[in-house]
Parts: sequence; C-alpha cells; structure tokens
Amino acid sequence: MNSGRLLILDDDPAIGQTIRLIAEGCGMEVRFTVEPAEFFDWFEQWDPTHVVLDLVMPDMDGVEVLAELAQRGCASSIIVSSGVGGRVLDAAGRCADEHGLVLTGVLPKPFTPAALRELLARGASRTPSGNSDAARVGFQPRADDVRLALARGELFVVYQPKIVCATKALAGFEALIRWRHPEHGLIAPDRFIPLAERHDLIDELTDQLLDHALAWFGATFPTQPDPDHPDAPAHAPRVALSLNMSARTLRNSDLVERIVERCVGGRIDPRALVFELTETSAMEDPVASLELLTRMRMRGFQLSIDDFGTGFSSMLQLVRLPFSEIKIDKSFVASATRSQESRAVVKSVVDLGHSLGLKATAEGVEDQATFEYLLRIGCDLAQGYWFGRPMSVSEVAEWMAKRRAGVS
Ligand code: G
Ligand code: G
Ligand code: MN
Repeated sequence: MNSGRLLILDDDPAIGQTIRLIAEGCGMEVRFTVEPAEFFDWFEQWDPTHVVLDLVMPDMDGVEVLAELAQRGCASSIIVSSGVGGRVLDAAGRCADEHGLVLTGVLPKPFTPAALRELLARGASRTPSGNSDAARVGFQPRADDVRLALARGELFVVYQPKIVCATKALAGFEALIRWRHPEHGLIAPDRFIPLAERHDLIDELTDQLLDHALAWFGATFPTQPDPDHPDAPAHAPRVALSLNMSARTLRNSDLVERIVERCVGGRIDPRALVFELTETSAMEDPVASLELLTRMRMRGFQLSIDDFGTGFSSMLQLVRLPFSEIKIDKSFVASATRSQESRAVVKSVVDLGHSLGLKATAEGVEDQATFEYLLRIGCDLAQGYWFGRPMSVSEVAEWMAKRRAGVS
C-alpha cells in the first residue's frame, strides 16, 4: 500500500477520475482538479507527495506548470501524462530534470492501471534527482514534522571543503544542513527546505544553521590579528565559510543586523562569510534583494550566486546584484569531461564571472581530470567529492589533520 497524497491536474475529468480510482485503490489520498489555479492552491496547502500532470491543457501547458512547480520548490514525485508522442514526453521529462524536479516517469495515454500503479510505487521509493548520500526514501515530511525537528534540535550541519585551484590550498567550507529523524534517518535538504520556506519556518531554520555553523567556524578558524600591524584591521581571513540563504530570509531586513551581531559576538570577520543565493531566490523580490544584498556587501560579507546555469534569471540580475562569486552548477561540472557542451558552459561561466570581477567556483568536482580542466581554464575555486564530501565536525577535523600531514 502507498500512504502518499496524490494531486492530479488534467483537463479531462474522465481521465482524472480514472487516475483517482486507481490511486485510491493503492491506498493513497487523492485530490483532482482541472484548474491550474486550484492545483497550485492545493499544492501549497496540502504538500502532495505525488503529482500527476497532463502535459497538454487549454489554459496553461504542462511545461509552464513544471516551471512554476520548480519555482515553488516542489519536492513531490512528478508523473507527466499525455497523449502526445514519446519524443515530446521525453523532452518534457528532461525539462523537469533540469529544473531539479523529481520526475518519476511518464505515462503515455492511453495507459493501463498496472502502468500507473507501477509509477506511483516507484515514486514512493525514489530519491530526488541530484541528491546522493542524504536522501532517505519513503518518508515524506510535512510542515509539522519540520516544526518538531526544529523544536527537538534534530537538524545539524555538515561542512564541505572548497579548494583554491591554483595552489590546492584550503579556501573554505560550505555549510550544508541535514536532518536526522529519529525514525526515518537522514533526510536531504531538498525534502524540507522548500517546506520550511512555504510554512514560515525558514527563519528559525536559518537561525539554527547560524548557531551551529558560526560556533564551529569561530572555534576552528579564529580571526587572527595581523602580527605586523596589530592595531590595523587584520588581513582578510584566508578560510571562508559559505552559507546557503533562502529567498524568504532575504525579505527579513533584521537579518543583516542579526548576522552582524552574531559575527561580533563570535569574533568572526564578516569578510570570512559568503552567502550563497540561488538564481531564483535572488529574483523573487528584486528591489528588496538589491537593497539587502547591497547592505550586506557594505558590511563586508561576500555574496555568491549559487547553482549558476540552472535557474530562470536573466543575465541582467547577475549584473545588477552585488555578487562577489559565481558558482557553476554541478550538473555542468560533473559532466565536463564527457560533454563538449558542458565544457563550453563551464568555460563561458568562468569567463563571464571574471569579466564581471567575480571569483568563479566549480561545484561537483568528482575527479582529477575535471580538476585539471578547471585549472586550465582559470577557474578560481573548486568543490566536490574529489576533495572532500560534506563532513561532520569530527570528520572535518580528521580531514584537516590528514591534509596537514600530507596524506591526502
Ligand atoms: O548537500 P545537498 O544535498 O546538501 O544540498 C541540497 C540543497 O539544499 C542545496 O541546493 C543547498 O543549497 C540547500 N541547502 C543546504 N543547506 C541549506 C541551508 O542551511 N539553508 C538553505 N536555505 N538551503 C540549504
Ligand atoms: O547549494 P548547492 O546546490 O550548491 O549544494 C551543493 C550540493 O551538491 C549538496 O547537495 C552537496 O552534497 C552536493 N555535492 C557536493 N559535491 C558534489 C560532487 O562532487 N558530486 C555531486 N554529485 N554532488 C556534490
Ligand atoms: Mn550552495
């Protein structure tokens, strides 16, 4: 039996009802609508675990709906259905993947109950695309689960190293949040960050992230005064800490002050902190973001545009907002040695970044050949499994000790 919640959008009521009956037969809770507006209302309120989406509808096409779902941070398993040919379905499927959606499969019409049941079952046991180690299958958290996790302190932070390409020196760490559920184990951030954003829990989550990460960072890399000029401001710190920020957080203008307070309290130089924003998150409220981001830059914090190449923003936003770093999405980096196209994207983004005076970071570096390619094209920083996975505090300590000993 499948205990999920299925939301169906199809302009044909007969098909919608058929899907409903089959899914209810599998034990699922089901809602069905022919209206995109109602579909999105329910999506927000009900957090479906599964979505079945008709690709061709009169008011809005399925590809637009996919884009909108991606923008809303959808983590549901998506099944795309349509009477159109296989190639179009394939293309729509790739489209969903590229938006980072979890596409479980395509359902060509007409379909058999068995085909649908198979897809619904598959959705229940799949991990989100692009997610590797942390995803635990089956459990689909709801807002209350996240609320409880925050209250019980079940979230913790892992740290992944960033390396200076030219010297292989340590450039810093990216803090990545994790949730260890007492029954369901490790849950990947894609499963609960969008949920936290939709249900006003993201500020609390960000606060907890800062508590953990700043305490660790301040203790591990205390900001040292410059020995030659003890009274002058110290050199910019050598090791940086990167933190991911959500769009919601950016609307909170107290945030800057709170972060500054914490830096002062934790004796952390603002120049050591890098805030990573996704293209989409920075775009949601361009005026407020511009103001807030500018204030943060004026305080000395660094800003990074994350997952570059995957969002929907225009080049204009990149130029307009005061970023100091551009992070090339891992989907291009990880395939760079295999794909001419990926190499072209990676190199163009590095060059674009440099021409705007930004540092370029490649994420998702998994082997030496990729690293050597990055070095050749002048990429500044690299991050990926090849240097180090996201690690717990104690694993980071071991990792650094090994590096100092010249083992790795
Ligand atoms: O390692 P990985 O599965 O950790 O991260 C998946 C996604 O979750 C990334 O896109 C990352 O930006 C996001 N993420 C990880 N930690 C945080 C966090 O503390 N806050 C926010 N807003 N996003 C995070
Ligand atoms: O915030 P962002 O979307 O950039 O989060 C980085 C994500 O990339 C995290 O989920 C992290 O676990 C993942 N990641 C980091 N290094 C690698 C890598 O070398 N390969 C792959 N596939 N994923 C990686
Ligand atoms: Mn990031």
